[in-house]
Amino acid sequence: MTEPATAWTRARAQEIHDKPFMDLLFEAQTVHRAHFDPNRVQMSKLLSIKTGGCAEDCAYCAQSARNGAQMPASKLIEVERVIAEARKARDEGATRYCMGAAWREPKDRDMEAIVAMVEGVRALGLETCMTLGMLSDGQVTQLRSAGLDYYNHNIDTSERFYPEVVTTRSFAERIDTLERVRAAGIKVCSGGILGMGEEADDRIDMLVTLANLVEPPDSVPVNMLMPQADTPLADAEPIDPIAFVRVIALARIMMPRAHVRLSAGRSAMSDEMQALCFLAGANSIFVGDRLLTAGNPDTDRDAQLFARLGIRAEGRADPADAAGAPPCPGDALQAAGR
Ligand code: SAM
Ligand code: DTB
Ligand code: SF4
Repeated sequence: MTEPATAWTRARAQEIHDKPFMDLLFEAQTVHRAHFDPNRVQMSKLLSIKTGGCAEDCAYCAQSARNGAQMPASKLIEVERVIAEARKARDEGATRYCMGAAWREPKDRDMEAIVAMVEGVRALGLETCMTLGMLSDGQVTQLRSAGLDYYNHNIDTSERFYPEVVTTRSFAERIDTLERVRAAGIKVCSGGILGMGEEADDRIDMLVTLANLVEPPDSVPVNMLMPQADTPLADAEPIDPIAFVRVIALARIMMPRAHVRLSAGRSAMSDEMQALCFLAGANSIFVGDRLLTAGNPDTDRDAQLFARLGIRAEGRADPADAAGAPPCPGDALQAAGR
């Protein structure tokens, strides 16, 4: 029998977070090396399968119908289109395909298409992830039976700060969905957004909540707010990059086995800031020039960044070890010494 993990206390997490930066990074890198290859980064690709017109009022989100942003509401896109896009992503090196819908929760009538998307994307040999909002028990079971690998559902911030960001659902509802997804045997992806005007204490509390779930998440996306025009957070003060890296390091130390994903906001980060995030233990990114609706660095810029840092994509055959491995844009750049 495995020993139950000791719960993280706020005091212990704070002590680590506040260490001198070099000590914090050294500890995070040491934990990282004990669990992962430090020179490999996992690549996920996102697709918005239903965009805009969302009933929730998340203050950061351009897809909320309640915010001022005028993003037109689309219908759920066709299954064939999702599978065609997933095939392209796989050929570009992604190993996980994440499909997101601007919903408070799916309608039962949408589940047939959602299940077909999961099955079709899995059949391509990709890991599947869905983010659809809250789920009923029946919907969780349908997703599990379809073979869904991960469900993304972010807690976004601390319980204290949450009502400043979202009022149409509670922090407790978020946790409840996460626990039910986990209980059904689907892997959990949950993290948050930094730079919404929260304090360092809120960032630490968010990680304490995640690390103390019945089981910590398998993936922890850490997003840097991408300010969206006409939303309440359009003019939010950007977060200090060093404060951001501290949170990545703390996430790595508190959840040593999780993939910590450097998520939204990379297009506003320098290569040097991203390198610090990888040093602090981030080991996953979203690839491709679009997230759900917002921009992301293009494939060439990421290939050059990986080449500069000697980072290779996780889950891909390494041409140095295996003949006949599929081509990868990063490999070509590395071979050219760029
Ligand atoms: N509607 C579903 C939900 O909220 O769970 C799924 C889609 S939602 C867009 C997924 C996540 O994207 C949010 O939980 C939030 O953490 C992140 N996100 C949305 N807009 C963002 C922004 N402007 N900057 C950074 N992260 C953002
Ligand atoms: C997550 O934490 N970040 C991704 C994914 N999970 C679904 C979404 C980022 C969205 C950024 C804004 C947009 O593209 O609309
Ligand atoms: Fe809707 Fe998700 Fe955007 Fe919130 S984050 S408004 S739930 S799409």
